[in-house]
Amino acid sequence: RIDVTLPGRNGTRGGLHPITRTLERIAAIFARLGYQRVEGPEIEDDWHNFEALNFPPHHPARAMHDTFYLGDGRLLRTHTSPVQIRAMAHLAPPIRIIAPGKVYRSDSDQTHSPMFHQIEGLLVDETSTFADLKGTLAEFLRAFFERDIEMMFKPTYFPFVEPGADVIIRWQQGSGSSRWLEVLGCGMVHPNVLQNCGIDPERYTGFAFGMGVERLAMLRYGVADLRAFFENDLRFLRQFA
Ligand code: TYR
Repeated sequence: RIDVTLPGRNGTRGGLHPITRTLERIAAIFARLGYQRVEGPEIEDDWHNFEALNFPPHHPARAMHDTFYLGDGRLLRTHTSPVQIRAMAHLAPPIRIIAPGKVYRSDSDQTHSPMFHQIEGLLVDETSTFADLKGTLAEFLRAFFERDIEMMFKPTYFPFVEPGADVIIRWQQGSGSSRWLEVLGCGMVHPNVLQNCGIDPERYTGFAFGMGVERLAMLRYGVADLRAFFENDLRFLRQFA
């Protein structure tokens, strides 16, 4: 006999991975700021990953990327910046996009994984300035960490922006001391990059930024070893459910 009044057996419930949760959280903040979400391929070509981004052939900046080459001119994208090129080639200004996704570099230790996630942002219009970039990133950091964040721009070089900067934030250590940490790269889109995408650099300006999702997840959740995100130990993952 079947007792139809017995309660059913509950299935076990899954939960979203902490990297997925962090990525969605970042995307939601930029959605509120009016950014459209787009995606690009993980298998790229030299033009989109490097050349159109103003990395000339044999430029030393290429060596910093530890690229996985696939042969016949194809490679695994080393950053989400090639999606900037694809967006600019397909959309007319004003453009305001974010592009989340997986990226690949031949690098592995406590803070590097051969596959990790980035979120790229790009805005192109007739009036944008470095001050708009700063306002946007300050608002993002405040929303992401849910408190006021002390930030600074540290000048740095990326071929596809001029000027270029790393954003560093003051991070409180457990001991009460603090240190400055790099959390993302950004800058004003280089005129050569606009030109490569058929956008007139005399008429339009833009800013771009790129951030590592694992990096931000480690800070937000206090995770010291990046590899914990990829070991699939349920005791670790369940803490985020
Ligand atoms: N693509 C850079 C990297 O992977 C990050 C970046 C993105 C820097 C956009 C500047 C920028 O405008 O390190």
